[in-house]
Amino acid sequence: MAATADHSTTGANAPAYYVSTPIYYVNDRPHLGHAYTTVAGDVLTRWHRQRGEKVWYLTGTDEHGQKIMRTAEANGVSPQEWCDKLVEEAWKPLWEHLEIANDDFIRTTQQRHTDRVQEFVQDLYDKGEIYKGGYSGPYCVGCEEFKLPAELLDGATEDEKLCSVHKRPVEWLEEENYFFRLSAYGPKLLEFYAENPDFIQPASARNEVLRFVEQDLKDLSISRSTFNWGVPLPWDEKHVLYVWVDALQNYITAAGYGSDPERFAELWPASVHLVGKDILRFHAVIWPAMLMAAGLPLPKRVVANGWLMVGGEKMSKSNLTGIAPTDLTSHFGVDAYRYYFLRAIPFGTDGSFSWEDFTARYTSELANDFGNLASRVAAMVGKYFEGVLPAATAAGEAEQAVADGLRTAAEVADLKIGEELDFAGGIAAIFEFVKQVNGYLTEQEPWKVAKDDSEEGRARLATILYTAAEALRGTAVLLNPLMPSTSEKLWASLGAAEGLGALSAQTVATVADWGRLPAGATVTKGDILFPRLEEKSAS
Ligand code: ME8
Repeated sequence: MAATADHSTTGANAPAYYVSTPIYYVNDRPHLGHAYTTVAGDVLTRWHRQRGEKVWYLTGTDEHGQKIMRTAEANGVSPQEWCDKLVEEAWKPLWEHLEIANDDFIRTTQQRHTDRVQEFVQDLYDKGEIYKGGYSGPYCVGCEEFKLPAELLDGATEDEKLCSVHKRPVEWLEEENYFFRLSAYGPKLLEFYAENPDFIQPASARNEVLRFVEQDLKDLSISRSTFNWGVPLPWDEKHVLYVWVDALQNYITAAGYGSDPERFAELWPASVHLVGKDILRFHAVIWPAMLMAAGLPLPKRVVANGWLMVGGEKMSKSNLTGIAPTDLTSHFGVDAYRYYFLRAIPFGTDGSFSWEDFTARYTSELANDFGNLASRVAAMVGKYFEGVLPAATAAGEAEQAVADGLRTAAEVADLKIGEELDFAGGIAAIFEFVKQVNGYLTEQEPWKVAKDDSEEGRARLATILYTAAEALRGTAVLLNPLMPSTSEKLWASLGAAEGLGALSAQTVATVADWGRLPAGATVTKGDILFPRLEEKSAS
């Protein structure tokens, strides 16, 4: 099992396992793509909590900049009103609905953020890291980013150029503004990447960043004076800070930078910044350079996930291809939703959502392999032992193989989910184990053994059912970070709380200690974990 010592809950100032999502633009409602990153972070942090570590999970919203300002104008409200409405009506409720257990929710319009941001940039200005200059270039409001010629596509006319991400025309911006001396940080960044080979993941993302930084970095324009929806520069209030410079700092302002030194020491540097691959450069180049300039430690890892695609393009709000997560959860349920995207799309690669694929996996993996196993075992303990879990008095090689299978599943899942962020691989290992338990029951045929009334026959039947129930005890713990409600139902059905306490109190380290579920537990059939989809849509 992977080492957990440096995040243990003992010691007041022990470092926490701190994971962040990007803070999302509130120009529109969330879609499957945003939920993908946020669910991944939730599973990762729940996994670490289940290791007994001190954990901090941060998400939030990015509320400044032209994109938000224009959306608010188009809707006839102030930008702040627009943000308040979207945050309260769309973003926060979705995270609650998807059972996201974030520890904090930062909004970049909050005073706790804007005050610290001003202090941070003032400090860089005082250190000579920021200077005044002029800039002109093509700008994509969708990305809130100046574009390089290589990042543009030809538009409808000779003069029109399109952003390659949004496929919409870029605008020509010409301004006098302030610059951050990013160009000075190229060699230091390359040195840092070389010394910290795991800083950027996956390898394809790391290579992309290396290639980018190996070319000459340009200084970064960090202020705007043609609109005012942003954090004013403290030394020149005619300018607001470029939205990305303000946004990146959420990771430290929420963690207590400049306001709570003790908490900041515990939380910073972050363990993992989760980002979509489209915003990798901001996190792996600009953010580290800004932190270097401020003299702060750099995050430990930046992990980029791939895109959910629609018709071969990135699913996006701007392109109106966003599917609302609730369109799927209303049919498949929240836990199946959390399961499907992390199971079906290897983290780091692009993938498409398909209703057919979701349906197929729901039916075969969740309802048949897993749900049926749980209900069959509970039903047999009910039928043959009046719902009281018997002891395993006649265990042999077959039972040992199941116990070994649980140990392997726990070890592989701990490494893959907890360390490598290979969610698909970790979930596959757990479901391999579920298959193994199904195979064990098929081979042992408890329904036939039940016909043998001899003492030996009863002991054999008791052993088989105990083994299956104990396997489910382990499965409930391993699946708890991914499917919390389902795991709770299973925990209740096994009567596990009586002897073992709450599911939330179980740890990854003890999951494979075979025999934890005490004989005598009250096993009940409970709700079907994954009802048939036809019944569900008909109801
Ligand atoms: O970029 N597939 O916010 P944003 C997978 N505010 N993930 C997707 C996705 C898709 N089709 N679409 C979006 C911003 N995402 C900035 C971030 S951070 C300091 C500032 C996810 O609302 C993915 O994680 O455009 C991506 O990085 C994030 O949503 C961007 O959301």
